[in-house]
Amino acid sequence: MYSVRMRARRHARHHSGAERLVPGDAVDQAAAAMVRRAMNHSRGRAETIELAIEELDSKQIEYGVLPDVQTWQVSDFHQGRRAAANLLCSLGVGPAAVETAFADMIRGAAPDGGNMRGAMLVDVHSGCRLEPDPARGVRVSRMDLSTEARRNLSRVLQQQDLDQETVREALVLAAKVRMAPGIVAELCWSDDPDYTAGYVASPERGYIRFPHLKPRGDRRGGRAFFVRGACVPLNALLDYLQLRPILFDRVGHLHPPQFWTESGS
Ligand code: PML
Repeated sequence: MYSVRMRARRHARHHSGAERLVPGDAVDQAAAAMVRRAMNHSRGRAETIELAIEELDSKQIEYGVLPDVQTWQVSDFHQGRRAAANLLCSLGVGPAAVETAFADMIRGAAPDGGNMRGAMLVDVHSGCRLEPDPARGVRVSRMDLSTEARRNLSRVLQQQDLDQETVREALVLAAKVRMAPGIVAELCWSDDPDYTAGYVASPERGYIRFPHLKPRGDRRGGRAFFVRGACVPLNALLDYLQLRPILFDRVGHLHPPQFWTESGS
């Protein structure tokens, strides 16, 4: 198996990225698809594209199952944020950590107020940011779906009209994050101004989507990983997220959507 990774930049900022784990005879096709994606993106053409192709020892590859998925319907992003914050608290994320994550993602989590290239790491108790480089953040890498899981996932997501690349890729990333040592939950919403949905993913509750976590037109978005900072050496967590290859060969269940109510669902 090979890891194929793409990172593109435009106007000196992150533009797009992609991750695949593919057999040797599919490397050229995967790489070409990534270049096409960077050149035909809704954010315009990439100015620089970096491709990294690396052979993996098949004994290193771990196999996993995607989380169950459910959409919690909310009326607008205000309600969506309240629902996501309540869910995070119920998962054991402390109020300071919830506050840090929302405040930083709303104002732009990088030091210059822009989006981070990767995720922030937030200590579940203190709310302190733990990532070594607050502009870059932590990029989750070396994960993909097996061919059969990709087919099954599309079939499952089609039932609720969710079979889109954005959803599939977010699910694979969230699936790897929730397997990482010390992770309690993840909060994410997109930086695409036309995509208002986001999610909270966790080992306990799976992947819970909210159709609105930000106002339409807002370019700010990103990811926060909530970590039991005192229990896990940071290097072990970073190694897992960035280097450990994981192939998801099984999909979870897609539950019927439910309406979130202020009294709690
Ligand atoms: C979804 O609709 O479930 C995906 C939401 C977050 C997408 C974040 C991203 O752009 O990667």
